Amino acid sequence: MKLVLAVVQDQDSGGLQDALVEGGFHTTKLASTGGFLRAGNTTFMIGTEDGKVDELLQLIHHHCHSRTQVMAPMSSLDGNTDGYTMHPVDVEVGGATVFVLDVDQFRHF
Ligand code: 2BA
Repeated sequence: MKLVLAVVQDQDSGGLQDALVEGGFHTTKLASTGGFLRAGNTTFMIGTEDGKVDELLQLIHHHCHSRTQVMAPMSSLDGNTDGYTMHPVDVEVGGATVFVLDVDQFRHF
């Protein structure tokens, strides 16, 4: 069995969730925050049989799109701007960041 963790953009999460349910995947959706942009994103936790991982990856790939987001400049109250970005920067985000982990045990009580 595998555990697939998929970090996706919030805009893609509804469509992906529908497709996962339709595809018979059991899933848990977590609200998460990207460390770099500090913006909300969605992490799906999906436990599945080894033989269904390729189908699952295709579903994720199909429903998650790459977008450009603007990273706002950071301000500093004390005027020290060392290491701070002073201009908006375009950052390309996604489609999806996916981890596939081996599951040692799965119990459902
Ligand atoms: P964030 O950490 O907010 O990153 C958003 C986007 O910013 C990334 O898109 C990437 O294009 C860029 N980025 C991230 N860290 C960077 C850095 N140190 N320098 C320059 N650019 C950087 P994605 O790669 O598509 O990642 C989207 C989201 O997926 C991330 O949001 C984070 O929540 C998650 N993620 C990506 N890689 C991860 C990893 N290795 N471990 C855990 N989560 C990860």
